Amino acid sequence: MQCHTTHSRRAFTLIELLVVIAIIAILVALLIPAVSRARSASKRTRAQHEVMQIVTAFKAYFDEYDSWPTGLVSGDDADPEGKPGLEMKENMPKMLRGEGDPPVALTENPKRYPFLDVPVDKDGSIVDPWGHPYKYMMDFDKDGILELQVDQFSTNLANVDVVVWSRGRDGADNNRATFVDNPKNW
Ligand SMILES: [Ca+2]
Ligand SMILES: [Ca+2]
Repeated sequence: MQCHTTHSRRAFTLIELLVVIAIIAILVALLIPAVSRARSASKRTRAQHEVMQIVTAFKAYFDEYDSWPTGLVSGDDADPEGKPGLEMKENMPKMLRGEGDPPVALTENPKRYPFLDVPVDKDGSIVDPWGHPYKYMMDFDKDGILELQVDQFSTNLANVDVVVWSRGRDGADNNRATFVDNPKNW
């Protein structure tokens, strides 16, 4: 009799254990997408925040020096209104952070003001949470218009003096479809 009771109690415990395991498995399955969504949302928030910090830095620079910085870019990238935008790399991040050996800082930011406090990666670029440099463009000729041209589409942005964007989760901004998800300041 005693033996029978012990046996059924053991069997019941095993079923309970299986139920608990099943519940945990269901909870984990439900939680993983939620965690992934939260992580993705937090990356977007960070990117949007950094985009605005970079815009603020450019505007503060303009207020201080009464011109837009070039980042001393050269060659094909020399046009600061460069239609598909320029990347936040090489001299521009250093200059905005008030760093860099001469001539970088001395030429464009002689007062060495730290306009920007966003960290740079090991290559000296300022990258978004997905690992791609932020992009920017400014109204260098001061005509109040920025022409954003990305492959087949072109957009004229009026009354905007500086634009900054991240390529977003897909890491792309080469057409209208891949531009939609981009955190940006306009
Ligand atoms: Ca312009
Ligand atoms: Ca994109």
